This record gives sequence, structure tokens and C-alpha cells, in this order.
Amino acid sequence: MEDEISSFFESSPPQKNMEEILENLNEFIKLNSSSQGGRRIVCVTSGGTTVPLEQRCVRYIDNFSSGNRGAASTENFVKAGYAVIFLYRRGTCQPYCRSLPDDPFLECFEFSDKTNIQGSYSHLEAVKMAVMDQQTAVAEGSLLKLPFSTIYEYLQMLRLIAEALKDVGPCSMFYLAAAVSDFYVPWKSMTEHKIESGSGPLDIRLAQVPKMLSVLRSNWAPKAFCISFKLETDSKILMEKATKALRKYKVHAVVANELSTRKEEVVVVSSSGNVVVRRECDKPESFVEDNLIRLIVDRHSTYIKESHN
Ligand code: 9Z3
Repeated sequence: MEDEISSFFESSPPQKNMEEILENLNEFIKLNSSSQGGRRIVCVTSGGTTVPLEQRCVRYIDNFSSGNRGAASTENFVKAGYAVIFLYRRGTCQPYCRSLPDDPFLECFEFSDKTNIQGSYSHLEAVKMAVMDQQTAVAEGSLLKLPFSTIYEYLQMLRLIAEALKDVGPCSMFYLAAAVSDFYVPWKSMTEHKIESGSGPLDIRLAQVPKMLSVLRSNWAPKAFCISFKLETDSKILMEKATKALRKYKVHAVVANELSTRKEEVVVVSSSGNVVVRRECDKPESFVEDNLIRLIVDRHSTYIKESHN
């Protein structure tokens, strides 16, 4: 497995702007581990990874995820006093923007005359809150956003963040809500140019993406609190798969969710049993992440206490 993982990274196309990313990351971690005796830091991953089919990519395979879970969870972690490294898929839902319309530029503004642009009345409150909350989070050093698109970028960034957080130990957390491809085309066996059409069906062989969760737990950040997610469309196999993942990857909890009900309920699977977490249906402004993050933060507190004993 270790060999597979090293060869995945060795053959990956190098991450662009690596030095700049590392500098921002280290500065963010330093600021937060030295502020008021040290803030807890969580890396929230969000959105789906793409698998390019060509090196000069025209076509790719995608993994479903709107990024809503990651964005909502990030807001809740910031509210709970955490510093959040938000590792997100470009173009997916962003923290503090969930109540804005899909096309905010076109729908939230209007011209009073040809030279004056102003917020449209119906969205004014939502725009004000989004801008203020995001600016406050960034200004207070509670939010660092790092984008990815491909599986190569995602895994390289995840490793970078994990290694950078190593010294934060039990006060760091990984909350892995991104939908990560299980299969990919290895860079070296990928055609450089656009795959030609017109000569019948296309056969592509996908290799299995090496499972990075085990190495994240054992090598990259062994002391960090680690929450992974299990997504299934068949509810009959969900709990069994989540329990298996808990044992196999030795994470602290697995959040099990079914695609069609993911916004209503999730099950937190851990060695202390299974807990069903629901959205409060009688409150229209409630999200499953509000209760989920409360529970996870609680579990993290216990973990930190136990690590110090
Ligand atoms: C999840 O299960 C997330 O909860 C969702 C959130 C992607 C369903 P949305 O972004 O949805 O709010 O639209 N994420 C993990 C999915 C995943 O790929 N898990 C892997 C698996 O199930 C393990 S890492 O095998």
C-alpha cells in the first residue's frame, strides 16, 4: 500500500503555486496555534474530485457533491471557535453563501440609473450577512480557503495540510466531507491531447485510487481527530459499509449518509455506538450540520482531554 501511495504522488502532475499555498497555510496555522493559548484547527474537505481523461483536459469524470455539507459545517465550526482550513472544489457552495440565489451577481444587484449599482431589496439582508460573516471570519484568521479540482490536486493538498498540522496534535481535526473518486486514470498512462472521436466506443481502464485515509491516520497526522464520511445510495448496505470503514481506517467516527436523505439525517458511527442526527424539521432555518457539528465538537473535546491524561 505504501508503495502504491508513493507512486501515486511521484507520478502526479506537480501542484501549481505550491510555495504560495504552503506559505499561507503555515502562516494560518502559526497564527491560530499561538492565539489565546491556541485555537483548535479543523480541515474541512468539500465538493467532489474530478478525474481527467486527458492531460490537456477537455473531458473528465466527476463525483457528485454540491459542497453544501462542507460549507454549512465550516460556518458551524467557525461559530464554535475553530479555525477552518476549507479545502473545496472550485465552483461548489461556499461558506456564508448558502442563502444567496444561484446567480448572485445577476439577481442580487440592480441599477438605479446607468452609473449606480445597488443591492436589490429582496436579497439585501442575505448579501449583507454573507459579506460581513465571511469578512469577519477571514479578518479574525478563522477561515483559510484552498481550492482543488482534480483528484491529484485534492490528495496533494490534503497531504500538505496534514503534514503542516502534525504539530497541532490532538487539537487538529480532519472532517472529510469531500466526495473523493475511487478510480482514476494514472497520469503517465493518460493521453496528452483530446481523445479523438469517430472510431467507435471508447475503452478506458481506470486504476483504483490508493486509500489515503489509512496513511493520513498512521503517518501524516496520527494525533489528529479524524471524521470520515460514507455515502451510499442503497440504504441497506450503508451501516455495514460505515462500520467497516470505521474499523479499517481507524478513524474516530464515520458519518453515514444516504444520498436522497442526506440533508435530513446522518448517522454518526463510532466505537461508542451509533447516533442518529437529524435536522430540526419544525425549524425551517435549521440544518443537519447544526446538530452534527455540536456532537463532533463535543467528541473532539473529550478526545483532547483524554489525550492530555
Ligand atoms: C459525503 O458523504 C457528504 O456528506 C456528501 C454531501 C458528499 C453526501 P453535498 O456536498 O453532499 O452537501 O451535496 N461525503 C463523502 C463521500 C465519499 O466519497 N465518501 C467515500 C465513500 O463513501 C469515503 S472518503 O467511500
